[in-house]
Amino acid sequence: HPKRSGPELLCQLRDTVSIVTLTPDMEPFARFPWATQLPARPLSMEVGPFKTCAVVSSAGSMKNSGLGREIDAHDAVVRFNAAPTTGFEKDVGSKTTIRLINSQVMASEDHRFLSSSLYSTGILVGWDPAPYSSDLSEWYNKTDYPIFQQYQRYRRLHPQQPFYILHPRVEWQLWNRIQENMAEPIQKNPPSSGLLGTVLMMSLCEVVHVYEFLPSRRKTELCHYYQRFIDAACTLGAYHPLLYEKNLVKRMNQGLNRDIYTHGRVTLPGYSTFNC
Ligand code: NCC
Repeated sequence: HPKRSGPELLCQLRDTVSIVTLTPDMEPFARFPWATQLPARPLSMEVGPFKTCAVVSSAGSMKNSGLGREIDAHDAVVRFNAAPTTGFEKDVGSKTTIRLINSQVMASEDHRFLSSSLYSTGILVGWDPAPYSSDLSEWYNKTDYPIFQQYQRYRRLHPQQPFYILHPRVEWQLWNRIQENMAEPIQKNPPSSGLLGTVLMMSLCEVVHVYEFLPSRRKTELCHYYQRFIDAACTLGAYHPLLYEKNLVKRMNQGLNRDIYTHGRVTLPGYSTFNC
């Protein structure tokens, strides 16, 4: 139903997308000795609730935003993949509560996931683009990147840092919501880390501010605020259904359009704050 209103979309999202992380009791993991490395309890029971949360996209338009102070004033801040704060504090802040990382980052040599201090602050949440509607065993044998191998290595090196893995069901529940609210068929790839992180925070926070997911007047073809790489597909999407994700977020925004234009800021209500 492409014409669903903002409040209807919010209710639908809350009713049908639940944030679940892997725990040691889940099959097939329960059968593996390393399952004890997984957090004993799901993220939702260990983290939050928070009053205010900031989701910081990695878009090039974060550059020269001067949003750092505003972002750090939130109770929790989410960042993505290899996005740094050091050297960019003025624009993106320095607080990192949760870092959501895709399995490509976890596995690629370039990102030095196991050794770089970039990943050592905050709670890590890893995810992997799983086959559509696959169950955990199917996914385990067919991950996009070797997420479990890297997870085990990282946990051995940094046993004190909380590190969760998102249940792949979350990706596809969210993908289904995007598809059924669009008038045309969308590519069957999971949503971007940005939308996953946004929904994760809606489940943990009373108010969620998302920065530069919907581009401000600073909109640029610069892919990331931290790299000199130009590609408009970073903002519009290629693999991820990013344009459709943004359409959905625009419809759910409860802030002013002016805030998007000036600050790249969207305001979304937390799951605990609205009635359906
Ligand atoms: O680029 P990426 O995303 O790490 O960005 C994090 C989230 O910020 C939002 N974004 C980013 C750039 C931009 N110009 N506009 C935006 O709106 C998106 O919501 C994005 O999800 C990912 O989603 O995990 C992604 O990861 C990268 C890449 O794997 C990592 O950056 C590590 O290098 C993907 N790029 C490639 O595979 C080449 C990207 O497609 C998605």
